[in-house]
Amino acid sequence: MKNLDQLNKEFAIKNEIEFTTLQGGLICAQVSNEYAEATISLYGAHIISFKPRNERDLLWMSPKSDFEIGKPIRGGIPICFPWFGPHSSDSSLPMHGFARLNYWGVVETKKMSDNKTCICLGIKSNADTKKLWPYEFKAQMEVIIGKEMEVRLNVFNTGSSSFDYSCAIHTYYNISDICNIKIEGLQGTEFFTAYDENIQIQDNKYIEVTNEENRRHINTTADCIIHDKGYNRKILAAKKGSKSTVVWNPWSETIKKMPDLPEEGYKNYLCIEPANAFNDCITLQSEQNHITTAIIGVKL
Ligand code: TA6
Repeated sequence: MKNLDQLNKEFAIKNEIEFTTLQGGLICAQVSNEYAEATISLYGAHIISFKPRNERDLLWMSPKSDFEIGKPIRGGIPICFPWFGPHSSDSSLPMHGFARLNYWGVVETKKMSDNKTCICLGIKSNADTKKLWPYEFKAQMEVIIGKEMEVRLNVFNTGSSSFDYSCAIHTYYNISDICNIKIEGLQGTEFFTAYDENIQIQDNKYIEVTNEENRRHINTTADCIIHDKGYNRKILAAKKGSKSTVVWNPWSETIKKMPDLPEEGYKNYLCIEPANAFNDCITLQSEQNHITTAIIGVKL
């Protein structure tokens, strides 16, 4: 893994991208351009913050998050890969896979023609990953910072045999109060929950969160909008390359079981997660790839 001096020498862009350290000494990229500021931890390829100019941060971070190798960062955008949720057959393996528990390397940084900033991070299979998941892969995460932020998780099968994977771009949105918001976009979609596998249909145009929610919306390519009366804004939660969307808020009881979340924290975040999971897992043949994209921004 390259150190700060090496990273800044090879990838820094004057007045646009600089590599520094977060709490716990984790290395991060600080991005600043005419559109926004963003902070991206190389550990986990974890976007910590995305703050468009003259806007509040669109991402919520837990004030109790860990920032240490071996533990997931709580808040921002965890990358769930190569599996979403618990491992299908071995509960001793990390929840949501190992991508968020590993340092990613810097592949490229560039200023784009429209003055957006692009940073691409990457990991690939090695002896350690193969102990957890016996396949040859390369994963790249391309983050494009403009008025909106585009997050592209590009997974390549670099081996000779096919593999299945699931993933999610597990975004924690910063909201004024869970009782002040409603979610538009999933009307008419099928969903089940973490507590009830029976398929339901989202009849109402809006989803209002009044208790714990752990919804798995399937067979949908729909974009979502979070209407936040308290912050007087609408947040676009769009996606590409995904036919499943998870909507999660732990509410007041479940959150008490999560030591890296303050008990009241559920009031100020909502997760809407573009995924390839459930009946939307991805099978890659040798040399194939798939891109899952999340696009977030303030909707005017
Ligand atoms: O995406 C929702 C979910 O699967 C919930 O069940 C909850 O476990 C959440 O992810 C957070 O998981 P984590 O492992 O980050 O605590």
